Amino acid sequence: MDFEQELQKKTEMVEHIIKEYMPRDAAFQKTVVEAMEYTMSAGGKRIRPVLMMSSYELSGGRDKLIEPFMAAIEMIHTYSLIHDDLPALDNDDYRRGRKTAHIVYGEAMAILAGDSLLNYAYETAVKAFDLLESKYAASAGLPDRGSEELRNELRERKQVEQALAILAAKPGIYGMIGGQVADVELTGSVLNEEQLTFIYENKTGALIEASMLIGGILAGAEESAIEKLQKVAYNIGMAFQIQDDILDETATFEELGKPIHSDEKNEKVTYVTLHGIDASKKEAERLSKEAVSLLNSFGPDAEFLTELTGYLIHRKN
Ligand code: GRG
Repeated sequence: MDFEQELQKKTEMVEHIIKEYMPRDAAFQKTVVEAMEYTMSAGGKRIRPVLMMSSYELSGGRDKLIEPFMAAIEMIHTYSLIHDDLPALDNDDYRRGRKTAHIVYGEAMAILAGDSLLNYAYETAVKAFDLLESKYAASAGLPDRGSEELRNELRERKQVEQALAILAAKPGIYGMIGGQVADVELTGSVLNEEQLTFIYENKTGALIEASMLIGGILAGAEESAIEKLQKVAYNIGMAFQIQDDILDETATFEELGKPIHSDEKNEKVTYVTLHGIDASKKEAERLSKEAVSLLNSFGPDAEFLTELTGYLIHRKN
């Protein structure tokens, strides 16, 4: 299977998993459930769950335990997009090729849909404990239950707890929201390199790091491998955001499914406005090479992630 086919297969798996975990029941909260579904089902590249699944597989994970976390990270990402598009923030009318949630459902319902996706992400991720319960149910009550199996269950529980802690911290004030706060407050002023790096590391990098870290942790990767995954994710996150800045200048509305030149409209200083397109392409390339050289140390199993890294900085949407 070539890279494009494998990416398509993985993206389809993500779509299937998201469908499985989205809420179904609704009474008087029906509208908000519809608004959640509206933006979640609009597509999107599903990069974060794909990165999570790939770093899980690279670290030897072969279980369904990763699935609720894959759905959860996409819910958190989608909540951030819904809120980012609100009139109080970027005030955008299109996202993922559709009218934004606040245009279709009104501002109040879009705020609530974002909140609900954030909350539902954690309701979803904790379902990993149910999966563990079923996995060990058959032997749980047996008097002669082996001590090795008991140790495995405890180890896996600990891994889920660690993954939940990452899922809680990275979207928060020391992660994505922290970056967004700096972005909002510094909009309109001339940013220095330190401020721009802080915004990119957090606003964009934090969820990408969360994705790859959770993959490694749930697969039981060793500390040194987890540290390496974090560095890979850091470089991918920075390169991904610089490519996002480049596309805002060079792509079309049809390619992006959202307005172009939105950074200019919102008076945002970006890597591109500071350094120009050519230097931005070079920096994205440098960061991606850094990620690839770290990935090479994982051996041939890292081939998909290596190709994905290249694909992300040459993407057209
Ligand atoms: C809490 C009020 C409140 C707002 C949160 C944190 C935040 C708002 C917004 C950050 C969202 C944002 C625009 C981050 C930049 C990262 C980025 C490039 C997002 C686009 O991600 P893609 O390209 O999008 O993966 P798709 O649609 O493909 O999923």
